[in-house]
Amino acid sequence: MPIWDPASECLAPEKLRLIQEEGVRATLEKAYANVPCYRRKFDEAGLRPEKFRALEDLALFPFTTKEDLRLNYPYGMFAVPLRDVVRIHSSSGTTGKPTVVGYTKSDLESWAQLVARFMTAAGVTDEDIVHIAFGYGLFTGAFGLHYGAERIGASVIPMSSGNTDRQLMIMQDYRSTALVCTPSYALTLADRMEKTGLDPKSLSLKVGLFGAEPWSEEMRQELEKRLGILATDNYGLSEVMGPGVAGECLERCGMHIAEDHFVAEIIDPETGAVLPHGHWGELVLTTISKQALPMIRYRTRDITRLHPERCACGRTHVRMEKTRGRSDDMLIIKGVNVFPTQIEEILFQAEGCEPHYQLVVERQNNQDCLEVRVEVNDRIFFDEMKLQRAFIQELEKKLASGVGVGCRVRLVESSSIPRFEGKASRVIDLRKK
Ligand code: DLL
Repeated sequence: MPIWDPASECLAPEKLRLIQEEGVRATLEKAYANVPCYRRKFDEAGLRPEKFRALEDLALFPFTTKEDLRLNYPYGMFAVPLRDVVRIHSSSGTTGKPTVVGYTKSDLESWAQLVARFMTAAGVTDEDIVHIAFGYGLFTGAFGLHYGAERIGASVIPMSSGNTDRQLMIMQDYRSTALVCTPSYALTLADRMEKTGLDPKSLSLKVGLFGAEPWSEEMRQELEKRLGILATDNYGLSEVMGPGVAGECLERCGMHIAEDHFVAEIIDPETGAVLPHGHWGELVLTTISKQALPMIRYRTRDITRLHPERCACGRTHVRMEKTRGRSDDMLIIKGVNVFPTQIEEILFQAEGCEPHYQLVVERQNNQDCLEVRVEVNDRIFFDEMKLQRAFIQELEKKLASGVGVGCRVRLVESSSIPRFEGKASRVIDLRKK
């Protein structure tokens, strides 16, 4: 399978280390000189950029958080004058002010290259017709994939999100071969196809490039089966660049992080201590090539682990495992940490459950209660109460042993749980009200 940029993606570890050290050094200097927030943080910690001599020294430097971006809204974290910024995007947060991110011409060039890398790794070539069903706008997903696919030479359909029937018509008529959207929207498309009797075989789809939200291996299998495609995962976040930070190759054993542009660390989210490779923790990223918005030790809140062993594809960059979700999506139910993806895995394995669910948490009699609402297909929505009760009990047992905390299962009718065009939002936490 071709590699987009073998010279960068297959670097020998010693060379990569040199690039990272040089890149971190330059980034620290630039941030200290041009961004008051970094200067203040370094000064408070009694640190100067010169303190950084080797990669291990990165851990001395303070973290950057979303809060820093919020406090410096909109352009306070930019390290270049606004005249050098040629594009502005924003994070997709729904509460408070969004965080604003900017790109210079050279940042846009690297971004297109990095997206071209992971799209090539997923098997996309200049022969492909790439159907982009992310919403075009401030969100980085659509523009990021758009320019990466064009860079490869693929034919891009800038479909944008929404209007599922029209999406399917265009997909069929224009013979789209690669689908770009969130995994939850891919599921919505699959549902619609089933409902309208559209046979996936009548489409030309080969590969799905899904990202922007956590999704389980079980969801992957479901999408592959129902859409007749190879479903691949890619990861990124606007503050650090957008899509293109990491993506799967066809070995599909984790997403290669573009380490010649980003330095990855895993930390204990409680203590901030750096954890060795292989341990689960929060991903922290430092950009080493970005001009407009350098990020130093940015706390992504995404929980994953890193695998440094060599991948059979030939790329040498470290792989990050599918994320368990964001630490801020993690529910603490009666003291037990629960990620929605853990519940998803169990539901998807249960015969009769549809892959649509919602988690409702509330406090009753001073106790946390988790209700798992799951759609069931017509075959299982038995009229017979006894069978239904047995089905629920069995599912509750599986969830309790798999997740480690008791919950109540409520079966709901097909199509009654909201569908999403962009990122799915599956948790309703009534304790926060
Ligand atoms: O979601 C960038 C992106 C667009 C990535 C399209 C991939 C494809 P934000 O809107 O800033 O940027 O949201 C970033 O989304 O911190 C993760 O929590 C989550 N996320 C993104 N990709 C994945 C993934 C874009 N593959 C936040 N798996 C990140 C799990 C993901 N979570």
